[in-house]
Amino acid sequence: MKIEVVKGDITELEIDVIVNAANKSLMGGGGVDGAIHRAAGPELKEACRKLNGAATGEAKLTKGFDLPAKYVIHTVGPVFKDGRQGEADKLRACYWNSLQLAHKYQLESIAFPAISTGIYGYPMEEAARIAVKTAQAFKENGPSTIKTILFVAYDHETEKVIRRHLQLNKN
Ligand code: AR6
Repeated sequence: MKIEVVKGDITELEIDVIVNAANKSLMGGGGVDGAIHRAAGPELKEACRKLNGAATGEAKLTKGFDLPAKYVIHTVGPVFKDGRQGEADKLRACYWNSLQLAHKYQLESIAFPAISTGIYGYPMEEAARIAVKTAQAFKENGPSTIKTILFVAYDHETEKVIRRHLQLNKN
């Protein structure tokens, strides 16, 4: 299993599944959520309506519709308050549950945005540490259909932070 970082727009990736940093309603919003809904077209909203929302840390799957990605996994990141409200466990759950769901659907490639680090205010450094650690724990957890885990950084600074954590944790 490869774990890599790329800089770019997650809505443009030709990949089995992209992960959406959604809110509990799963009905769209700003940031990467808004970009994914715009690129996927109105059918995505219809599919999301049937999911009846999600709890923080949960992950639910839809088709990708007009996106180049085949599927979208919608997960709800924690809103960062002070780090003492279980934010880390919830962020870990987003990555872990998304990876489990991709495996359940026998998908081979998955791309994540930096969940919670935009509108939800999670400090990038700590969010990158959790993202990388969770992906590596999943890799070590046993065989999976997943061959590639991609972290998609929207800007150069995010890319640098994730790359550093990937190198720190190399075994
Ligand atoms: N491709 C990749 N990454 C992106 C893109 C893109 N096209 N657009 C933004 N990012 P955010 P959150 C990065 O705010 O913090 C929505 O309203 C962005 O730079 O999208 O989890 C939802 O409905 C940042 O690093 O998500 C929720 O209400 C990262 O994606 C709320 O925002 C996440 O930023 C969720 O907030």
